Amino acid sequence: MLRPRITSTRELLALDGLWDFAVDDDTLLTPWAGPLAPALQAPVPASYNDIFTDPSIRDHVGWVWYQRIVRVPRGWTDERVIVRVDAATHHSVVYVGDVLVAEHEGGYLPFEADVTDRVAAGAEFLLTIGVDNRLTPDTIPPGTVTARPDGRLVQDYSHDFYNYAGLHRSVWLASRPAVHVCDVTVVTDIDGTTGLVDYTVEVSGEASVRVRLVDEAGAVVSAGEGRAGVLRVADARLWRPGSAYLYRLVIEAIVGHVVVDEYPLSVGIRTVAVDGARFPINGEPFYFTGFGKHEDTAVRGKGHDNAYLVHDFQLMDWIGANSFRTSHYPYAEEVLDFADRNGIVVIDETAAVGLNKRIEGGIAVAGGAEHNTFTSGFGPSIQDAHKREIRELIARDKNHPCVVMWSIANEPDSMIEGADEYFEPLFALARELDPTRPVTFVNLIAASPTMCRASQFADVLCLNRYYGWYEDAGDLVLAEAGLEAELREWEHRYRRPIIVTEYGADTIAGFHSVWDQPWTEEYQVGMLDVYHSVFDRVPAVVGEQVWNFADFQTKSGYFRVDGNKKGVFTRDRKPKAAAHALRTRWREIGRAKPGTDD
Ligand code: BDP
Repeated sequence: MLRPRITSTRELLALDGLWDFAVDDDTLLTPWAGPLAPALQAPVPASYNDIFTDPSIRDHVGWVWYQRIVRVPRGWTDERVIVRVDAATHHSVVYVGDVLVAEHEGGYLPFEADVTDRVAAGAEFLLTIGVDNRLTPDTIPPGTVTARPDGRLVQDYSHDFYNYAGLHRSVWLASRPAVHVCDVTVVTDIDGTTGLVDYTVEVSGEASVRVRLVDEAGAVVSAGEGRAGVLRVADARLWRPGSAYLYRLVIEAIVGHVVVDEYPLSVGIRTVAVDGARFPINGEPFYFTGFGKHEDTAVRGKGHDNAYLVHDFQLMDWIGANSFRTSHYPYAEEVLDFADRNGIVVIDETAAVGLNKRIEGGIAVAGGAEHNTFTSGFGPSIQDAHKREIRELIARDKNHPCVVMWSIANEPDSMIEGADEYFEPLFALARELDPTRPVTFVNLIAASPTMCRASQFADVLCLNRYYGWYEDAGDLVLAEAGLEAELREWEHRYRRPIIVTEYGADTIAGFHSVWDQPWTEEYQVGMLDVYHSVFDRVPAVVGEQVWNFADFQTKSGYFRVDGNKKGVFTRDRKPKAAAHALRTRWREIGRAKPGTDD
């Protein structure tokens, strides 16, 4: 689905700001039938949970309602009018007046409704968006809702981040022409010094298509006609990690001699591949440094915030990180656009996290391994929901040069019976939708090289490891030996690239010790050091992504003290000692490794 943009044929109105807001307590029978009363106001974009002081709002399980009046611009008389929701977590319904115009499952991907027949240029309409935060055995991510003896509903889930909900990203009113560009797919390649841009355009209705590729100085470097073709760019400037170059593909839909629609797309010319145990970008071995991240800040929760976007990228640049994983769900499109522009490499992950009854936040759950097939722990339609996630993620992000690999799940129970039957079609689907990028999933420590049933399908082994933390806490000697033995076994059995996609230690900023004392800043530094010395000895390791970029909020419980503290930065982005240590290492790697074989 194309992101709405302002062009010579399209206009766009952000509907961000304060919306009327109500928690559905079963007394709101048809909230879309008229103004919400009594109205609280909630900011969009933001999670609603941490905005209000009332715990019954923070912990609410079920529907909430957002509402506002929208005026359609006067000039849109002949245009199609679209309501676009960038993310509503997790299940959403959209009403124009009292008419349902859209419904969507999945909290981190966009959806839209053509409301042309329900609204009029120059006139107002009442827009109501319902958002349901419930996770069930059939949703991605999964969860269960239970009732306490006093009737309160409680949401349970196994993933280790707070179930923030609401309108997390922008809501838009967009205009577009009746005959318009509906989709475009770009695949790039390199032939000597020539860049190849293979494009396929979908247009609604009868129209011819013209495209031109424009460089950063505004010069047209290649042009073509027709709905598909290959543009050749002589002496192409490549999109490289750390040194992005973006062309602009301008697509025009033409009826007669009139350009009825124009849509621009950023294009980075680059290749990715898996070659034995290497991960070349543009044919040069690439070594990932960086983080698993979260969309998480104080007060906003998972609400997208451009100030944090730019600041986080500044910190990644400062520390020498060249990559991150969108753990554990697709991030806002603004984030991927910014990564494109800044040459940051992204492993793009679906929201399939917590497909595992065995652990919760890295900690083994008593009796969790007792369900004996993969699917018995979840609902009958979870695989369909998972497929839909993969489809929508690839449809949204397929054209981003920063995205070098799809991760279809984080730490599922990949050793249990049925995991192979469950995952094989999902890998096949991702490859069918995008034959150009490697596909992976992220493996949990319990699913060892001999036990894992899903790694056989992955192009790259992405491993989350917590030796020295959940295993052998406080003993870095054992941690080093355990990690090295395991990585060597993966290397030996699979001969594929390995990225350690999580490793890290909870650390309270300001806790110190001269001994190997978990939770101190010194222990976090020491543990990362031990991992790094192992990575440097195992040739198949092509990347290290520390868990986590910053401290983040989780559900409360006795093993989390105001959230997960494995951040290298605090939740308000102050560096812990580990940030300085990583900065020394990664800047050194940045100098030694790009484009080299050592
Ligand atoms: C891993 C999960 C991650 C957790 C992390 C931890 O992938 O979401 O936050 O462990 O326990 O199991 O810190």
